[in-house]
Amino acid sequence: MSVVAPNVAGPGPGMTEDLERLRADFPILRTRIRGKPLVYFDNAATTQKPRSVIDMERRYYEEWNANIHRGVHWLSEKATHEYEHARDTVCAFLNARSRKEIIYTRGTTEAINLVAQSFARPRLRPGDEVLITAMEHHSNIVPWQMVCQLTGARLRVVPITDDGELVAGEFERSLNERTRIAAIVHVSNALGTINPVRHMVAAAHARDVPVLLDGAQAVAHMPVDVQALDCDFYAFSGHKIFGPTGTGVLYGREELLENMPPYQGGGDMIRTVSFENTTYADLPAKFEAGTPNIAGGIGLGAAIDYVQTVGLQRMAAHEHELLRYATARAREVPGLRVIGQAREKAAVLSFLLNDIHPHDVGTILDSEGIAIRTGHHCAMPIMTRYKIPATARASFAFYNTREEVDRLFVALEIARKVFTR
Ligand code: 7TS
Repeated sequence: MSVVAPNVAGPGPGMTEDLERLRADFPILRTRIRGKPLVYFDNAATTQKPRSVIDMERRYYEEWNANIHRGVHWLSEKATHEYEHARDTVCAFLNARSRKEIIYTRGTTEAINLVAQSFARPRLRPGDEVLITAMEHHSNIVPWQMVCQLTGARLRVVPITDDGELVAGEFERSLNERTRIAAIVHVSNALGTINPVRHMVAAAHARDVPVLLDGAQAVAHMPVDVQALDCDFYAFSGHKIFGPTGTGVLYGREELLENMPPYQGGGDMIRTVSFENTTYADLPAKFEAGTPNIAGGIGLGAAIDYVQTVGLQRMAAHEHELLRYATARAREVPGLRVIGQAREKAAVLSFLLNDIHPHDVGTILDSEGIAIRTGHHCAMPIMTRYKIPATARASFAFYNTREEVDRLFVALEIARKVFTR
């Protein structure tokens, strides 16, 4: 596959010296908002895209556009080759055993719904339990509630502490003979908490409980190895790892996927169709009905190539330093309360400033060219847990700088003055 080489110096220990060059890979980072240079701190909602990803999508439409898995003509074969090559890239990235274990989806949400409907639903009986945590995104709550409603099973929720960590030992204590699956967020989008998922998978497996990990906020911030984690399912979204929207991946253990019925029916997922009897295609096609986001899938491959060229360890180290710096600065701001102070945290600073509504904080920051997210972050039960309506959230990516963090705190000082008269 022809890859447009990202403008980077390759993996190495530090990031700071390369930062300007890396930032130049992201055209949008040159944007001015209301006359001020953009500070993009909404990376947990979606990340920006490097030129190599944008170019790859453009190339598909300009040079290779055709439907995949069906044409004998050159374009279709080329598009199929690029799309399937991207699957190999994802497979290696997650260290899956086989490309059959990599199912393309529209994102994390669809991946979780697939497991809920196709794996859990046929197995759930009245009184069975689905175990989640109190820090899940709605997309790792609602699909389970839906299958619980259909089957008479119930949702069991592991509580969290004031710091935003799972209450010690509660996950293990909640596992019992009725637990059919545990679905756990790897990194919380609203709190930044990194959960001890390896340990949790081991505890669940000791009771024969399969585990799905929601990796939406993890894959762009730390190396993920599904074999080392030993999880049964792992879900992530392409757009949160510098790839296109409408793309995502479900990793599933092959023997589990083999025994699951298809999630959707249609073209591409069948072997033979007759009105009397239809047989299904092998993995991964069995779970990929219809024409997919072909450009997006190829673009996701380019995004992962990009991430690997920069180096996830380097990215993580840089983001950790930004978070440490921002957290230290936050402590100096009178009336600022950080929501989520877990010992293991990634890239997210959720906070409240005095009694100013987070939306007002967000509006002032926007007038300074700073993009953060305000609201419940699709994690309303977390807001209920802390008895707050919303938070302001700055979420970092490797291309953010210390100077940008400084600008955030200058703008927060403006907000404080405007609203405390
Ligand atoms: N799980 C987690 C932990 C998330 O943070 C998100 C999106 C999802 C699942 C759903 O991902 P999707 O790509 O299928 O939508 N989180 C956020 C956020 O924090 N702000 O906007 C979207």
